[in-house]
Amino acid sequence: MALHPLVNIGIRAARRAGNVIFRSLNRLESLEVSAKGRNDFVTDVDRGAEAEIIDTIRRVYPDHGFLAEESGVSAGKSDEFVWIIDPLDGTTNYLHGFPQFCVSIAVQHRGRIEHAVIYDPMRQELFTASIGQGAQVDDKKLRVSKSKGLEGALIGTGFPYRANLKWLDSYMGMFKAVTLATAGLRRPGSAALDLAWVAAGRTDAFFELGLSPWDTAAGTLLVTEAGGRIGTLTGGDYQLGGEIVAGSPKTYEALIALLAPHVPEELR
Ligand code: 2AM
Ligand code: CA
Repeated sequence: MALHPLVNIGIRAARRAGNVIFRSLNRLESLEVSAKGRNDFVTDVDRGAEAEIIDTIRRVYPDHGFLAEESGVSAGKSDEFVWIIDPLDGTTNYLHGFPQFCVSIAVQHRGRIEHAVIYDPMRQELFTASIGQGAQVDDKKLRVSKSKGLEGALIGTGFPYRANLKWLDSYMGMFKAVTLATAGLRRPGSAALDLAWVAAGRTDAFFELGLSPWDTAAGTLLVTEAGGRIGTLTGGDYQLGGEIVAGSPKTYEALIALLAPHVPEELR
C-alpha cells in the first residue's frame, strides 16, 4: 500500500538527518577527548540534524507546528499538525561511537499521533507507521512478538540518569524482579529505537521512567500498529513522555503486574 504523503516527507527528513549523523561519525574519532569538546560536537550534530528535518518539512508544510528536542516548540499558523522530533535519540551512545541511535519523527494531528518514522542510520532500517494502516520496517510488516508472559521473555529498558536518579532505588527493585522472572534485560540506550524493536518483536516488552515526548511519540504508534500495547507503569493511559511500558499484549500485562510493587509513590 502507498505510504501517506506525510510519511513520505517524514522519511525524506529522517534520511537527511541520518546522513548528517552518519557523516559526522568520522569526525567523532578525530575529536579532542575533552568531555566539553565532545559534548559540544554532539550538540552540533543534534542541531544540524534537527535543522535538516525542520527545513525539509517546512518547505512542504509551511503552516505546521513543531515540538523538537533542540529547538522546543515552534507554533505553526495552524496548530492542527505538530511534528514531534528527536533528531538524534541515543546521544550518549553516539558520543562514544556505540552504534545504537536513531532519528525519530512523529506527526500529531489534533492531539493524536497519526504517523511515525524512525530511522536507524547504522543498519539503514526505516520503521514507519500510520494510524489504522499498520507498521513496517522497510517493506516488511511489523508484528509484536507472540510472547505470552514473562517466562523466556527478553525485556528492553533504560536505566535512570540525571534528574531521574531519584528513582534509582525503586528502579533497582524493578531490575531485580524482571531479572528473576524473564530471560533477561537489555539496555540499548535509545528509547525510540527500543520501542521500534518491541514493534518488530525483537524484544517482548520495554519499560523506562522519566522520558520526554520526543523519545516516545513515534515509537508508541509503531508498537500499537504492530499489535502491541502501551501504558504507564501502572497500566494507565499513556500520555507522551514520562513513564512507559510497551509490549506484546500478554507480556505487557504481566510486566505491569510484576513492576507494581516497585512503582514510586509519586508515579502511582
Ligand atoms: P537522547 O539521547 O535523545 O537524550 C536512554 O535511556 C533514553 O533516554 C534515550 O532515549 C535518551 O534520549 C534519553 N535521555 C535523555 N536525557 C538523557 C541523559 N542525560 N542520559 C541518557 N539518556 C538520556
Ligand atoms: Ca531522545
